[in-house]
Amino acid sequence: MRSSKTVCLHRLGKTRGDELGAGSFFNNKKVTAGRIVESWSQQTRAAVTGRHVLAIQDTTEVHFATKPKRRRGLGRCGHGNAYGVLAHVMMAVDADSEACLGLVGGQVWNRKSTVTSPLRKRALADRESRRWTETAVQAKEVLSAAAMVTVISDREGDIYPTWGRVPGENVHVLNRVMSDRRLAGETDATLYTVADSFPVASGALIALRARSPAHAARQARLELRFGAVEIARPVNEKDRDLPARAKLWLVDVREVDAPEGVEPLHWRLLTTHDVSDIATAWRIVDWYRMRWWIEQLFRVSKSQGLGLEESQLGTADGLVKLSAAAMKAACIDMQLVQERDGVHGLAASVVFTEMDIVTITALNPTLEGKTVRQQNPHPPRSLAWAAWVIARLGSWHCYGKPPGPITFHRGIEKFHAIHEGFSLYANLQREVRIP
Ligand SMILES: [Mn+2]
Repeated sequence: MRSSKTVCLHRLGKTRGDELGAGSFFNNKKVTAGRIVESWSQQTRAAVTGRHVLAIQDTTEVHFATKPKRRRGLGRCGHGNAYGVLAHVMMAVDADSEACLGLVGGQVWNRKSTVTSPLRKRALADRESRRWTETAVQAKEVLSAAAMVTVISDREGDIYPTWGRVPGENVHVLNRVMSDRRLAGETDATLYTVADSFPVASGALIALRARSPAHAARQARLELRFGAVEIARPVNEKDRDLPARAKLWLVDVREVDAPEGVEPLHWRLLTTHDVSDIATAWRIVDWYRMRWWIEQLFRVSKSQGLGLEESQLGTADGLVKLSAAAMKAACIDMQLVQERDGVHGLAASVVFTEMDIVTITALNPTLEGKTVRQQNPHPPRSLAWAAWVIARLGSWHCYGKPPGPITFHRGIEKFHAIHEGFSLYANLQREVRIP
Protein backbone atom coordinates (compact mmCIF):
# COMPACT_ATOMS: atom_id res chain seq x y z
CA MET A 1 0.00 0.00 0.00
CA ARG A 2 2.89 2.33 0.77
CA SER A 3 3.83 1.88 -2.86
CA SER A 4 0.55 2.86 -4.39
CA LYS A 5 -0.63 5.89 -2.42
CA THR A 6 -4.29 5.11 -2.76
CA VAL A 7 -5.84 2.43 -0.63
CA CYS A 8 -8.86 2.09 -2.85
CA LEU A 9 -8.55 -1.54 -3.87
CA HIS A 10 -9.75 -1.01 -7.42
CA ARG A 11 -6.82 1.28 -7.98
CA LEU A 12 -4.46 -0.61 -5.69
CA GLY A 13 -4.58 -3.70 -7.87
CA LYS A 14 -3.59 -3.26 -11.48
CA THR A 15 -5.58 -6.33 -12.50
CA ARG A 16 -8.57 -8.18 -11.12
CA GLY A 17 -6.19 -10.83 -9.80
CA ASP A 18 -4.14 -8.26 -7.91
CA GLU A 19 -7.29 -6.74 -6.53
CA LEU A 20 -8.37 -10.06 -5.10
CA GLY A 21 -4.84 -10.56 -3.84
CA ALA A 22 -4.84 -7.32 -1.86
CA GLY A 23 -8.35 -8.07 -0.59
CA SER A 24 -7.38 -11.53 0.49
CA PHE A 25 -4.29 -10.17 2.23
CA PHE A 26 -6.43 -7.94 4.45
CA ASN A 27 -9.13 -10.61 4.80
CA ASN A 28 -6.59 -13.28 5.72
CA LYS A 29 -7.13 -14.46 9.30
CA LYS A 30 -3.39 -14.87 9.77
CA VAL A 31 -2.85 -11.15 9.12
CA THR A 32 -3.98 -9.42 12.29
CA ALA A 33 -4.29 -5.71 13.06
CA GLY A 34 -2.23 -6.35 16.19
CA ARG A 35 0.68 -7.66 14.14
CA ILE A 36 0.48 -4.75 11.72
CA VAL A 37 0.50 -2.30 14.63
CA GLU A 38 3.46 -4.15 16.15
CA SER A 39 5.36 -3.64 12.89
CA TRP A 40 4.79 0.14 13.02
CA SER A 41 7.71 0.64 15.38
CA GLN A 42 10.21 -1.62 13.59
CA GLN A 43 12.42 1.27 12.43
CA THR A 44 11.46 3.66 15.24
CA ARG A 45 13.22 1.77 18.05
CA ALA A 46 16.68 2.62 16.68
CA ALA A 47 15.72 6.05 15.30
CA VAL A 48 15.00 7.48 18.77
CA THR A 49 18.40 6.59 20.27
CA GLY A 50 19.82 9.35 22.47
CA ARG A 51 17.10 11.87 21.61
CA HIS A 52 14.46 13.67 23.61
CA VAL A 53 11.37 12.17 21.99
CA LEU A 54 7.90 13.66 22.01
CA ALA A 55 5.63 10.60 21.97
CA ILE A 56 2.50 12.23 20.59
CA GLN A 57 -0.72 10.22 20.71
CA ASP A 58 -4.19 10.84 19.37
CA THR A 59 -7.27 9.00 18.11
CA THR A 60 -8.96 9.43 14.77
CA GLU A 61 -12.21 8.06 13.42
CA VAL A 62 -11.95 6.53 9.97
CA HIS A 63 -15.39 6.69 8.37
CA PHE A 64 -16.51 4.38 5.57
CA ALA A 65 -19.60 4.64 3.41
CA THR A 66 -22.35 2.20 4.39
CA LYS A 67 -26.02 1.62 3.61
CA PRO A 68 -28.66 0.40 6.06
CA LYS A 69 -28.47 -3.06 4.52
CA ARG A 70 -24.70 -3.06 4.17
CA ARG A 71 -22.94 -1.78 7.28
CA ARG A 72 -19.92 -3.97 6.49
CA GLY A 73 -19.95 -5.01 10.15
CA LEU A 74 -18.78 -1.54 11.18
CA GLY A 75 -19.63 0.01 14.53
CA ARG A 76 -20.94 3.50 15.09
CA CYS A 77 -18.65 6.53 15.18
CA GLY A 78 -19.01 10.22 15.69
CA HIS A 79 -22.35 11.07 17.24
CA GLY A 80 -23.67 7.71 16.14
CA ASN A 81 -24.44 8.87 12.62
CA ALA A 82 -21.31 7.49 10.96
CA TYR A 83 -19.81 4.04 10.64
CA GLY A 84 -16.16 3.22 10.73
CA VAL A 85 -13.16 2.19 12.78
CA LEU A 86 -11.03 4.01 15.34
CA ALA A 87 -7.29 4.38 15.10
CA HIS A 88 -5.24 5.39 18.11
CA VAL A 89 -1.69 6.24 17.06
CA MET A 90 1.45 7.33 18.87
CA MET A 91 4.20 8.92 16.80
CA ALA A 92 7.74 9.93 17.75
CA VAL A 93 8.95 13.46 17.01
CA ASP A 94 12.36 14.85 18.00
CA ALA A 95 11.70 17.55 20.63
CA ASP A 96 14.65 19.69 19.55
CA SER A 97 14.59 19.45 15.75
CA GLU A 98 10.93 18.47 15.15
CA ALA A 99 12.07 15.57 12.94
CA CYS A 100 9.50 12.79 12.53
CA LEU A 101 11.09 9.57 13.72
CA GLY A 102 8.24 7.15 12.97
CA LEU A 103 5.31 5.45 14.65
CA VAL A 104 5.56 4.02 18.17
CA GLY A 105 2.36 2.06 18.75
CA GLY A 106 -1.37 2.22 19.27
CA GLN A 107 -4.53 0.35 18.54
CA VAL A 108 -6.98 0.09 15.65
CA TRP A 109 -10.42 -1.27 16.42
CA ASN A 110 -14.03 -1.57 15.39
CA ARG A 111 -16.65 -0.71 17.99
CA LYS A 112 -18.80 -3.79 18.12
CA SER A 113 -21.18 -2.76 20.86
CA THR A 114 -24.34 -1.11 19.62
CA VAL A 115 -26.06 -1.42 22.99
CA THR A 116 -27.01 2.10 23.96
CA SER A 117 -28.03 1.78 27.59
CA PRO A 118 -26.18 4.51 29.54
CA LEU A 119 -24.43 2.00 31.78
CA ARG A 120 -22.98 0.00 28.92
CA LYS A 121 -21.96 3.18 27.17
CA ARG A 122 -20.10 4.28 30.23
CA ALA A 123 -18.35 0.91 30.54
CA LEU A 124 -17.35 1.13 26.89
CA ALA A 125 -16.06 4.68 27.35
CA ASP A 126 -13.99 3.52 30.34
CA ARG A 127 -12.62 0.61 28.37
CA GLU A 128 -11.75 2.81 25.42
CA SER A 129 -10.13 5.54 27.51
CA ARG A 130 -7.60 3.00 28.80
CA ARG A 131 -5.87 3.22 25.42
CA TRP A 132 -4.19 6.49 26.44
CA THR A 133 -2.46 4.94 29.43
CA GLU A 134 -1.86 1.52 27.83
CA THR A 135 -0.26 2.98 24.70
CA ALA A 136 1.99 5.21 26.80
CA VAL A 137 3.08 2.38 29.08
CA GLN A 138 3.80 0.09 26.11
CA ALA A 139 5.77 2.88 24.44
CA LYS A 140 8.38 2.81 27.18
CA GLU A 141 9.85 -0.38 25.79
CA VAL A 142 9.95 0.82 22.14
CA LEU A 143 11.43 4.15 23.25
CA SER A 144 13.87 2.70 25.79
CA ALA A 145 16.93 3.97 23.87
CA ALA A 146 15.69 7.59 23.95
CA ALA A 147 17.47 10.02 26.28
CA MET A 148 14.10 11.34 27.44
CA VAL A 149 10.45 10.78 26.50
CA THR A 150 7.57 13.22 26.83
CA VAL A 151 4.17 11.61 26.22
CA ILE A 152 1.81 14.21 24.77
CA SER A 153 -1.97 14.02 24.41
CA ASP A 154 -4.83 16.42 23.84
CA ARG A 155 -7.70 16.88 26.30
CA GLU A 156 -9.10 13.42 25.71
CA GLY A 157 -5.95 11.88 27.15
CA ASP A 158 -6.12 13.80 30.44
CA ILE A 159 -7.28 10.91 32.62
CA TYR A 160 -5.96 10.42 36.14
CA PRO A 161 -4.43 6.94 35.53
CA THR A 162 -2.03 8.59 33.07
CA TRP A 163 -0.59 10.74 35.88
CA GLY A 164 -0.33 7.72 38.13
CA ARG A 165 1.07 5.13 35.73
CA VAL A 166 3.04 6.79 32.95
CA PRO A 167 5.70 9.06 34.47
CA GLY A 168 8.97 7.37 35.27
CA GLU A 169 12.67 7.82 35.10
CA ASN A 170 13.18 9.87 31.91
CA VAL A 171 9.49 9.56 31.03
CA HIS A 172 7.39 12.70 31.31
CA VAL A 173 3.80 13.54 30.50
CA LEU A 174 2.36 16.67 28.91
CA ASN A 175 -1.41 16.87 28.49
CA ARG A 176 -3.96 19.52 27.79
CA VAL A 177 -6.42 19.70 30.68
CA MET A 178 -9.79 18.12 29.93
CA SER A 179 -11.80 19.71 32.71
CA ASP A 180 -11.39 21.38 36.06
CA ARG A 181 -9.85 19.30 38.85
CA ARG A 182 -9.81 19.17 42.59
CA LEU A 183 -6.48 20.07 44.15
CA ALA A 184 -4.85 18.10 46.94
CA GLY A 185 -4.99 19.35 50.52
CA GLU A 186 -7.28 21.71 52.38
CA THR A 187 -8.10 24.19 49.68
CA ASP A 188 -11.11 25.56 47.85
CA ALA A 189 -8.96 26.37 44.85
CA THR A 190 -9.32 24.23 41.73
CA LEU A 191 -7.02 23.81 38.78
CA TYR A 192 -8.86 26.56 36.92
CA THR A 193 -9.05 29.07 39.75
CA VAL A 194 -5.40 28.59 40.63
CA ALA A 195 -4.42 29.15 36.98
CA ASP A 196 -6.37 32.42 36.95
CA SER A 197 -4.54 33.52 40.08
CA PHE A 198 -1.07 33.05 38.60
CA PRO A 199 0.43 36.39 37.48
CA VAL A 200 1.09 36.94 33.77
CA ALA A 201 4.72 35.93 33.37
CA SER A 202 5.27 36.69 29.71
CA GLY A 203 3.58 37.64 26.46
CA ALA A 204 4.25 36.81 22.82
CA LEU A 205 2.98 36.90 19.29
CA ILE A 206 2.99 33.48 17.68
CA ALA A 207 1.99 32.12 14.29
CA LEU A 208 -0.73 29.49 14.53
CA ARG A 209 -0.77 26.92 11.76
CA ALA A 210 -3.99 26.28 9.88
CA ARG A 211 -5.82 23.33 11.39
CA SER A 212 -8.84 23.10 9.11
CA PRO A 213 -10.79 25.40 6.78
CA ALA A 214 -12.58 26.69 9.88
CA HIS A 215 -9.28 27.31 11.68
CA ALA A 216 -7.12 29.33 9.30
CA ALA A 217 -3.52 30.24 10.10
CA ARG A 218 -3.26 33.43 12.16
CA GLN A 219 -1.06 35.49 14.44
CA ALA A 220 -2.09 35.17 18.05
CA ARG A 221 -1.19 37.47 20.95
CA LEU A 222 -0.61 35.24 23.95
CA GLU A 223 -0.33 35.63 27.71
CA LEU A 224 1.60 33.04 29.66
CA ARG A 225 1.09 31.98 33.27
CA PHE A 226 2.58 29.05 35.10
CA GLY A 227 3.06 27.51 38.52
CA ALA A 228 3.23 24.32 40.54
CA VAL A 229 0.03 22.44 41.39
CA GLU A 230 -0.85 19.24 43.16
CA ILE A 231 -3.89 17.46 41.79
CA ALA A 232 -5.93 14.97 43.79
CA ARG A 233 -7.12 11.53 42.71
CA PRO A 234 -10.75 11.95 41.62
CA VAL A 235 -13.29 10.76 44.19
CA ASN A 236 -14.89 8.49 41.59
CA GLU A 237 -11.58 6.96 40.40
CA LYS A 238 -12.11 3.20 40.57
CA ASP A 239 -8.45 2.28 40.68
CA ARG A 240 -7.55 2.96 44.33
CA ASP A 241 -3.99 1.73 43.75
CA LEU A 242 -3.25 5.01 42.01
CA PRO A 243 -1.40 7.57 44.15
CA ALA A 244 -3.76 9.91 46.02
CA ARG A 245 -2.09 13.01 44.60
CA ALA A 246 0.26 14.04 41.81
CA LYS A 247 2.69 16.97 41.88
CA LEU A 248 2.64 18.69 38.50
CA TRP A 249 3.25 22.00 36.77
CA LEU A 250 0.52 23.97 35.10
CA VAL A 251 1.21 26.19 32.10
CA ASP A 252 -1.68 28.40 31.07
CA VAL A 253 -1.46 30.17 27.73
CA ARG A 254 -4.36 32.25 26.49
CA GLU A 255 -4.98 34.46 23.51
CA VAL A 256 -5.96 38.06 24.14
CA ASP A 257 -7.48 40.38 21.53
CA ALA A 258 -8.57 37.45 19.35
CA PRO A 259 -10.12 38.52 16.04
CA GLU A 260 -13.89 38.84 15.91
CA GLY A 261 -15.70 35.53 15.48
CA VAL A 262 -12.64 33.48 16.36
CA GLU A 263 -12.62 31.32 19.46
CA PRO A 264 -9.60 32.53 21.42
CA LEU A 265 -6.91 29.95 21.99
CA HIS A 266 -6.71 28.82 25.59
CA TRP A 267 -4.47 25.97 26.56
CA ARG A 268 -4.13 24.75 30.11
CA LEU A 269 -1.22 22.35 29.97
CA LEU A 270 -0.30 19.97 32.77
CA THR A 271 3.11 18.39 32.86
CA THR A 272 5.52 16.44 35.02
CA HIS A 273 8.38 18.57 33.66
CA ASP A 274 9.76 21.13 36.12
CA VAL A 275 8.63 24.51 34.85
CA SER A 276 10.61 26.91 36.97
CA ASP A 277 11.29 29.68 34.47
CA ILE A 278 9.67 31.50 31.56
CA ALA A 279 11.84 29.88 28.87
CA THR A 280 10.83 26.42 30.05
CA ALA A 281 7.17 27.38 30.14
CA TRP A 282 7.34 28.54 26.51
CA ARG A 283 9.17 25.34 25.60
CA ILE A 284 6.25 23.34 27.04
CA VAL A 285 3.86 25.32 24.82
CA ASP A 286 6.11 24.69 21.84
CA TRP A 287 6.22 20.94 22.47
CA TYR A 288 2.46 20.82 22.77
CA ARG A 289 2.24 22.70 19.46
CA MET A 290 4.12 19.83 17.78
CA ARG A 291 0.98 17.76 18.25
CA TRP A 292 0.22 19.22 14.82
CA TRP A 293 2.21 16.32 13.34
CA ILE A 294 -0.22 13.64 14.45
CA GLU A 295 -3.11 15.61 13.00
CA GLN A 296 -1.15 15.91 9.78
CA LEU A 297 -0.60 12.13 9.81
CA PHE A 298 -4.36 11.54 9.96
CA ARG A 299 -4.94 14.04 7.12
CA VAL A 300 -2.32 12.34 4.93
CA SER A 301 -3.87 8.92 5.56
CA LYS A 302 -7.27 10.22 4.51
CA SER A 303 -8.45 12.94 2.14
CA GLN A 304 -5.10 14.70 1.73
CA GLY A 305 -3.22 11.59 0.69
CA LEU A 306 -4.01 7.91 0.76
CA GLY A 307 -7.79 8.26 0.55
CA LEU A 308 -8.27 5.55 3.16
CA GLU A 309 -11.94 6.32 3.67
CA GLU A 310 -12.73 5.52 0.03
CA SER A 311 -11.78 1.87 0.44
CA GLN A 312 -14.31 -0.61 -0.92
CA LEU A 313 -13.10 -3.50 1.23
CA GLY A 314 -16.22 -5.31 2.38
CA THR A 315 -15.54 -6.40 5.95
CA ALA A 316 -14.89 -4.50 9.15
CA ASP A 317 -12.04 -6.85 9.99
CA GLY A 318 -10.37 -6.08 6.66
CA LEU A 319 -10.93 -2.33 7.11
CA VAL A 320 -9.33 -2.41 10.56
CA LYS A 321 -6.19 -4.01 9.08
CA LEU A 322 -6.20 -1.68 6.09
CA SER A 323 -6.42 1.34 8.40
CA ALA A 324 -3.52 0.00 10.47
CA ALA A 325 -1.38 -0.32 7.32
CA ALA A 326 -2.45 3.13 6.07
CA MET A 327 -1.12 4.88 9.19
CA LYS A 328 2.36 3.50 8.58
CA ALA A 329 2.26 4.37 4.85
CA ALA A 330 1.17 7.94 5.63
CA CYS A 331 3.96 8.34 8.15
CA ILE A 332 6.61 7.28 5.61
CA ASP A 333 5.18 9.76 3.10
CA MET A 334 5.56 12.56 5.60
CA GLN A 335 9.06 11.52 6.60
CA LEU A 336 10.34 11.53 2.99
CA VAL A 337 8.95 14.97 2.27
CA GLN A 338 10.29 16.37 5.53
CA GLU A 339 13.82 15.02 5.01
CA ARG A 340 14.24 15.58 1.24
CA ASP A 341 16.91 18.27 1.86
CA GLY A 342 18.53 16.42 4.73
CA VAL A 343 17.78 19.18 7.24
CA HIS A 344 17.71 16.75 10.14
CA GLY A 345 20.59 14.53 9.04
CA LEU A 346 18.53 11.37 9.59
CA ALA A 347 19.76 7.95 8.49
CA ALA A 348 18.00 6.01 5.72
CA SER A 349 17.35 3.30 8.33
CA VAL A 350 14.80 5.60 10.00
CA VAL A 351 12.46 4.56 7.17
CA PHE A 352 14.06 1.75 5.19
CA THR A 353 15.13 -1.77 6.12
CA GLU A 354 18.65 -3.00 5.46
CA MET A 355 17.33 -4.96 2.44
CA ASP A 356 15.69 -1.80 1.07
CA ILE A 357 18.99 0.06 1.47
CA VAL A 358 20.82 -2.63 -0.54
CA THR A 359 18.42 -2.00 -3.42
CA ILE A 360 18.70 1.80 -3.06
CA THR A 361 22.51 1.53 -3.14
CA ALA A 362 22.35 -0.48 -6.36
CA LEU A 363 19.90 1.95 -7.93
CA ASN A 364 21.71 5.18 -7.03
CA PRO A 365 24.42 5.17 -9.78
CA THR A 366 21.85 4.24 -12.43
CA LEU A 367 19.89 7.40 -11.63
CA GLU A 368 22.79 9.83 -11.56
CA GLY A 369 23.51 11.95 -14.63
CA LYS A 370 26.63 13.61 -16.03
CA THR A 371 26.22 17.08 -14.56
CA VAL A 372 26.90 18.04 -10.95
CA ARG A 373 23.21 18.76 -10.41
CA GLN A 374 22.37 15.25 -11.48
CA GLN A 375 24.57 13.67 -8.79
CA ASN A 376 23.06 12.58 -5.50
CA PRO A 377 24.46 15.32 -3.21
CA HIS A 378 23.62 13.58 0.09
CA PRO A 379 25.86 11.31 2.19
CA PRO A 380 25.33 7.62 1.37
CA ARG A 381 22.86 5.85 3.70
CA SER A 382 21.29 9.12 4.84
CA LEU A 383 17.52 9.45 4.56
CA ALA A 384 17.98 12.44 2.23
CA TRP A 385 20.16 10.23 0.00
CA ALA A 386 17.42 7.57 -0.09
CA ALA A 387 14.77 10.25 -0.69
CA TRP A 388 16.85 11.53 -3.65
CA VAL A 389 16.78 8.04 -5.20
CA ILE A 390 13.03 7.69 -4.56
CA ALA A 391 12.38 11.15 -6.06
CA ARG A 392 14.43 10.26 -9.17
CA LEU A 393 12.40 7.05 -9.54
CA GLY A 394 9.33 9.26 -9.30
CA SER A 395 10.59 11.16 -12.39
CA TRP A 396 12.05 14.17 -10.57
CA HIS A 397 14.57 15.84 -12.87
CA CYS A 398 17.00 17.37 -10.36
CA TYR A 399 16.05 20.89 -11.48
CA GLY A 400 13.42 23.39 -10.41
CA LYS A 401 10.90 22.64 -7.72
CA PRO A 402 11.93 20.18 -4.98
CA PRO A 403 10.11 16.84 -5.11
CA GLY A 404 6.71 16.82 -3.39
CA PRO A 405 4.52 14.07 -1.99
CA ILE A 406 3.14 13.02 -5.39
CA THR A 407 6.65 12.51 -6.78
CA PHE A 408 7.68 10.54 -3.71
CA HIS A 409 4.56 8.44 -4.04
CA ARG A 410 5.33 7.57 -7.63
CA GLY A 411 8.93 6.88 -6.67
CA ILE A 412 8.04 4.56 -3.80
CA GLU A 413 5.66 2.67 -6.09
CA LYS A 414 8.41 2.08 -8.61
CA PHE A 415 10.95 1.35 -5.89
CA HIS A 416 8.90 -1.49 -4.46
CA ALA A 417 8.38 -3.08 -7.84
CA ILE A 418 12.12 -2.97 -8.46
CA HIS A 419 12.97 -4.08 -4.94
CA GLU A 420 10.69 -7.09 -5.25
CA GLY A 421 12.30 -8.15 -8.49
CA PHE A 422 15.78 -7.52 -7.14
CA SER A 423 15.07 -9.59 -4.01
CA LEU A 424 13.63 -12.44 -6.07
CA TYR A 425 16.74 -12.43 -8.21
CA ALA A 426 19.02 -12.37 -5.14
CA ASN A 427 17.09 -15.25 -3.56
CA LEU A 428 17.21 -17.21 -6.79
CA GLN A 429 20.98 -16.81 -6.98
CA ARG A 430 21.28 -18.00 -3.42
CA GLU A 431 18.90 -20.93 -3.69
CA VAL A 432 19.42 -22.31 -7.16
CA ARG A 433 22.81 -23.93 -7.17
CA ILE A 434 23.59 -25.34 -10.56
CA PRO A 435 25.94 -28.33 -10.11
MN1 LIG B 1 -7.94 13.81 20.04
